[in-house]
Amino acid sequence: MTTARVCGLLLQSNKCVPRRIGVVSRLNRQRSAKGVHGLIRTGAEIIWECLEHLGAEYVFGYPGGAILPAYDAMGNYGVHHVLVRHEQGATHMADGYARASGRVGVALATSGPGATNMVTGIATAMMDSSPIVCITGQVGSGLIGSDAFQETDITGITLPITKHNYLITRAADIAPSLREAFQIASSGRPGPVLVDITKDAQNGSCEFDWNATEPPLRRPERRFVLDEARLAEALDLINDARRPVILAGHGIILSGAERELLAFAEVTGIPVALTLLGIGAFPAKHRLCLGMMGMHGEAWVNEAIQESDLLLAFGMRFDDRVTGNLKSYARSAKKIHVEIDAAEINKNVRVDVALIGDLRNVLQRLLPGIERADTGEWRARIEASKHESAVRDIQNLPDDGHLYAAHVIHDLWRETHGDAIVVTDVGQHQMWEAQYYRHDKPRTLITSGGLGTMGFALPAAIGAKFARPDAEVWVVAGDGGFQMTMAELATLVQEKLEIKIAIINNGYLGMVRQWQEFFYDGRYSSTPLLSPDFVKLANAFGIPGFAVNARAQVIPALRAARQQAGPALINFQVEQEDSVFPMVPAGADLHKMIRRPTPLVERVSDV
Ligand SMILES: Cc1cc2nc3c(=O)[nH]c(=O)nc-3n(C[C@H](O)[C@H](O)[C@H](O)COP(=O)(O)OP(=O)(O)OC[C@H]3O[C@@H](n4cnc5c(N)ncnc54)[C@H](O)[C@@H]3O)c2cc1C
Ligand SMILES: Cc1ncc(C[n+]2csc(CCOP(=O)(O)OP(=O)(O)O)c2C)c(N)n1
Ligand SMILES: [Mg+2]
Repeated sequence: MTTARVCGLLLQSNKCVPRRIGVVSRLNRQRSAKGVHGLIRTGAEIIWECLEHLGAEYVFGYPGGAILPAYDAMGNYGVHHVLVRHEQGATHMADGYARASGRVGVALATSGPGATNMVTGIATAMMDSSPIVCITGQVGSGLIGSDAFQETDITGITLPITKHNYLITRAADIAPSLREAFQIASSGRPGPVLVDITKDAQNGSCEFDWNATEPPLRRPERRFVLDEARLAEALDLINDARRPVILAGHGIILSGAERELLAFAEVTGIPVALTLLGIGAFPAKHRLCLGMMGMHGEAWVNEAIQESDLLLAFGMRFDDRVTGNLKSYARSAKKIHVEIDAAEINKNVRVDVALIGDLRNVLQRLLPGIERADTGEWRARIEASKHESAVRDIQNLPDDGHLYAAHVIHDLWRETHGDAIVVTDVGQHQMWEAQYYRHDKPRTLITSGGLGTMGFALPAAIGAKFARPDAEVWVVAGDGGFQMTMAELATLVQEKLEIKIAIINNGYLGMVRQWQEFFYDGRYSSTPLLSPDFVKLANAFGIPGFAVNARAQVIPALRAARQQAGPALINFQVEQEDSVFPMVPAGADLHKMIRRPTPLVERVSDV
């Protein structure tokens, strides 16, 4: 997938790591003895000791036979283990933790079904460049290849969906590999790393000295030398442009380049469009913020992109949901791509100047050379098209008895003052969240973009709450996706987490229903959806629940939920057959968007 992503390493070298006597973080480890050079530890103990050293505060996991030695050793260590209800949940929790904090999230599972249950979460993290480390138990090394009980080739299975993976068969290889796994997960373009550890490696012993456990491969982070000529070329294009647009992506947030982006936009006066995963990288309230681009982006944003003479792609990968038809995509625009992963350059869109490197560094290099420009005319033109394409907003309309998801999201934004971390699931509600909740800060919208994994929201929110315990965390999920991982309500309660849940219940797998309405003559094959009574379900877990089916009830219910000291769930029974507008049909030209057909929302006078 990318140059940096090499997988499938079997560590069975006989070389020992250099040993010195090290300091251990706890002295009460009874089973450890002192060897000639260092302290003797079991492989299982080394796992936890390394996690402590690596700063892992939480591990999201589920036990089983092949990982039992690790679970047995766990009690002596200071890492907080969160017992999940399904291993997919563990990976999304690790992912949510990583996205909310910028640190590596850790998930733990047994071999076989435990490991395969992690696959969806690993692929989700891979597609969105999220740094997680998944540790799995494996059958004893002597049994590998014998179809032993709960044996599965998880390194083989995850080869294409991990940035790197390991099969560890000796206790002595655990520490250097875990250390390297963290480094690989979090450096360059982040991503998931899987470390599969056989049961005999966990039971085996060796001398352990953290200070001596340097990663064996010693892969220093690649240093990118920015070509001066390329920088100069980019600066010329930037300073000469008349109709430029910045395309700000997830890379801004991953790089921590929000301040540099702000400075860049303010000096140049260039308006900023955001990808779904870039939301929060630039304040929604800023005068230069255009909003989201792409399939369900704002019409004026897509029109501006199509009319622009320069696109500055900052840490975004020209996903097909963003470009529409590549043949007609921004044809008159020169393109500059700032990207850390060289494999992304010219992958989907051919660019004129590529600056390979960390965005923050590249922007810092560009900033002294950019000139203050008057983009007033260009911005006025966009503003005018904004007005014409008017308004898909429905939140300002009088209450006509219908409850639209947009009402709910808009009111949630108002009631939380735009300060909550919102973790969405996948579907229509996800797009409405992106359109109607205005995020001003990075890492406040957590959503599965590339894989579009239903079931992501609840577990990812649990991870996010661990990462940001002081933040107000909201789940916004559809009735379909919520049912995929709702077992994690038990995890939420067990961990006493104050997470609020808004179910946008339209009685359908709404996004698929919308495609059936638009492209399959309204044949709703298998999209009407039966759900449990979500309020009663919440109550069964000891969570207070509220039911809302009219606009007037939205704010009172939000207030009641926010007043609860612990978790709360609101079931919003919304308009069943509403659709997300605008929409660029898959593969269509970006500016040819399907607009909301009813005058209900298209009259400027309504706003
Ligand atoms: C139902 C649905 C509808 C969707 N509709 C839309 C839509 O309308 N609009 C939309 O935008 N998206 C939409 N998406 C999401 C879309 O599929 C992609 O996930 C999203 O566009 C990717 O955004 P991105 O390129 O910014 O982030 P990523 O895919 O995470 O890519 C980030 C890029 O930044 C680079 N990078 C990482 N770190 C650095 C660094 N330090 N320095 C420089 N570069 C770095 C990476 O190498 C990568 O190329 C939708 C998803 C779903 C599920
Ligand atoms: C695991 C998984 N299975 C299937 C899909 C395809 N899919 C995308 S959106 C969607 C419907 C989601 O329905 P719901 O959770 O009720 O949200 P809504 O669209 O109604 O807001 C489906 C089935 C998916 N993205 N993920
Ligand atoms: Mg639904």
